[in-house]
Amino acid sequence: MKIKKIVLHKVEIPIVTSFTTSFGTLTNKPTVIVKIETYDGIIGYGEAAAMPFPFYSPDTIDICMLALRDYIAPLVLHKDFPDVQSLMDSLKIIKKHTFAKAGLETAVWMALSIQQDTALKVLLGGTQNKVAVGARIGIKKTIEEILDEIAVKLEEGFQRIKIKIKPGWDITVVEAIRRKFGSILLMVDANSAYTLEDVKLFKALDQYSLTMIEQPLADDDIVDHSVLQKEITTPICLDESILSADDARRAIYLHACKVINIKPGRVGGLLESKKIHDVCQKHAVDVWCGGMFETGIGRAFNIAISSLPNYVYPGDISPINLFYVDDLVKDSFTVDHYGYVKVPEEPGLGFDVDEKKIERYTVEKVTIG
Ligand code: OSB
Ligand code: MG
Repeated sequence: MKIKKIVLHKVEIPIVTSFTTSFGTLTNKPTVIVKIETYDGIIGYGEAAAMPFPFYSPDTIDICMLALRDYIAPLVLHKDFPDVQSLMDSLKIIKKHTFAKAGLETAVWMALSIQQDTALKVLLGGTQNKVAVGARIGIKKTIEEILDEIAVKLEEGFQRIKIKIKPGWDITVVEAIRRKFGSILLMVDANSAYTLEDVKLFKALDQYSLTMIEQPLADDDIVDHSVLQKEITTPICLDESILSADDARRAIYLHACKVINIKPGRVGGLLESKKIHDVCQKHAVDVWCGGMFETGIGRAFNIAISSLPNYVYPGDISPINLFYVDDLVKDSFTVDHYGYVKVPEEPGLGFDVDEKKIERYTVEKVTIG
């Protein structure tokens, strides 16, 4: 694979509703679409779906644009790489910047899939034909509001409910959900809003049989997570803390979690996702696919990687037309009434990229090479 040209699109599609987590409210969600052209004329699209602000991770959309333009593109353009591993090895000198790296890496996977005329699922070692999908629900103004939204999501077939929590919006909400909906698959995501001082609260949450608690403590603190996991029975799932397979290995070694949420963007791409999947599988730690409100382009990679055998919990891969007013692929996927999405069997994304839409929503464009 030899890349001739890289085009970066900072894209802004208006969103349907805002989304509130413990770190703030998202009122617009730009993304970066990376288009590559290889010397043999193949086009690949990837996505760097960071947040617009550094409240989830240090990466932001503008930082991704800069990292891709000034550091990542110059290291890969016009060089021949025999495989994705060697291409990613050439980027090792750049510390972290995982979202930006994933933007390029996913574009390379798409091009490779077309070049080899083989579905992404097959290239990645996927075994499942369909993957389970969960619904994620932000923090609301009232408990009634969240109960109403959950009722709709369950009716639509979503296989589990994930709610966002923060101090003051946690145990009473969980209590109300359990009372109304009984033993549904229910989990909570704190996005690092708590500390070890809150052990009592987490012990109290144990009685609600949550499927897991996602990222209760600081993003850079697997030690405290390991202390907390010893105190509670609810499985801890790490999101923000895990940026690589090495991070996963260390977290497992310290018993800091029982589940890992793998987001291809957060960990630098699909190859690293696969490595995390493999480490977890070896140690009987279950994984599932998280999301960053990717457009249909990024979601296609998330679906492909979710077909690997150790992705056992429903993923945050709900159709993105529930979030954006428009999409960058034509005829994106749907979730069936049982809460499954089909894994594409065709080479490439499995969905047609709508280049006109990319141009229409582009607010900044950079061509390199
Ligand atoms: O913590 O999982 C998270 C979105 C932005 C930042 C962090 C998170 C999320 C989500 C989105 O939960 C899930 C999705 O893409 O549907
Ligand atoms: Mg999370």
